[in-house]
Amino acid sequence: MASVSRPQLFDFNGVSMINCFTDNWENVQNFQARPDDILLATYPKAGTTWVSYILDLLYFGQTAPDRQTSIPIYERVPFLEISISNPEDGFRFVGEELVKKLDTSPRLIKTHFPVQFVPKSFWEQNCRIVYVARNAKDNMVSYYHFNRMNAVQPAAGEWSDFFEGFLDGKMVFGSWYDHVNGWWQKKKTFPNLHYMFFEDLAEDTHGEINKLCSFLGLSVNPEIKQHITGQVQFDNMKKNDMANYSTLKEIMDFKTSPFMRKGKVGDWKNHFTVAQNEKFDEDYKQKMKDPTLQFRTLI
Ligand code: PPS
Repeated sequence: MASVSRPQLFDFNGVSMINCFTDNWENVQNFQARPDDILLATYPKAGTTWVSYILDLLYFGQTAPDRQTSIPIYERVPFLEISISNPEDGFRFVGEELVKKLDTSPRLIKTHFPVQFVPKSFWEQNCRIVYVARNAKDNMVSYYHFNRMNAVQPAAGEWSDFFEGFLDGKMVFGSWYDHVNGWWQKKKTFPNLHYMFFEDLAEDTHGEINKLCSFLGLSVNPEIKQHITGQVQFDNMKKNDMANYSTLKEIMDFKTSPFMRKGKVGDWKNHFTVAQNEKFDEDYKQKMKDPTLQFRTLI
C-alpha cells in the first residue's frame, strides 16, 4: 500500500463518505447477523479500540489467552464496512470477509455507520449493540490527528479548515452531531442498545466494565474484572502491539502521530483557539437540542 493517494469525500445517501467504506456496500447491507453477534458502533475516534479490547477480554481473555498476544485487535473485532485492496502488492483488508472468518461465539463486530446504515439483519436478530460516544471537541481533535497519519483517510489539511469541516459534517461517516443523536434516538425504540460515553470510561473504567457486563448478561469474577481494568489502561494499551495498530504500518504513519495518541479528556484545550471555542459552543447549542443527551468536555 505504499503509494495511495488520499481519497475525496462524496455525498452518499446524505452522509459524507469515502470509497473504502461504500465499495462493499451490497455485501455489507446483505450481511447476515447472528442473534449472539455483538455490534460495537461508534463515530470514528470515540473509543472504539478501547471498548473492542474490553469486549474481547471479557469474552475470550480467559478461554483463549493466546489470542491477546497473536491477533491484532482489528482482526479480533473486524470493521464490517472497510474494504481496501491493492492488486499490485496483494494487500487486502475487507472487514465483512474477516467477520465471516471469525470462529468465535459471539462474534464481535465494529462499525462506524450512522444508525440508518446498519445492515437490517442486526435489528431483525435483535443483536446486542454497544454504542460509544465521545464529546465532540476531543473527538474532533483525535480525528484531525488520525487523518494526518492515516493514508486511507482524506488529508487533514490545516486545523482551522478541519475545524470548519467538522462543524459542517464534512467528515468520513458524516456529521458527529447526526451520528450521536441518531444512535441516541434509536435507544428509545431498540432496548438492546447500550449507550456509553468515553468520558465515563476514562473516569471510572471499572464501573463502566460492570455496566457492560450487566448489559451483556456476563457474570465475571471480580478479580478478573480488576485485571481487565488494568490491561485496558491507556499506557498498557499503547505498548500492546496487538492493540495499538502498530501492525498496520502499510496505512498508518506513526511518526506523524501514534494511533494511541493521548487518550485524554480535555485535549481540545490545546487545539481550540478562544474564537473557535466560542463559535463551536454557539453552533453546538443550535445542533444539540435534546436535553437528555449530555456530554462532558472535561472531567
Ligand atoms: S478508530 O480509528 O475510530 O477505531 O479510533 P478509536 O479507537 O475509536 O479512538 C482512538 C482514540 O481513543 C483513544 N484510546 C484511549 N484513550 C484512553 N484509554 C484507552 N485505553 C484508550 N484506547 C484508545 C486513543 O488514544 C484515541 O484518542 P486520542 O485523543 O487521539 O488519543
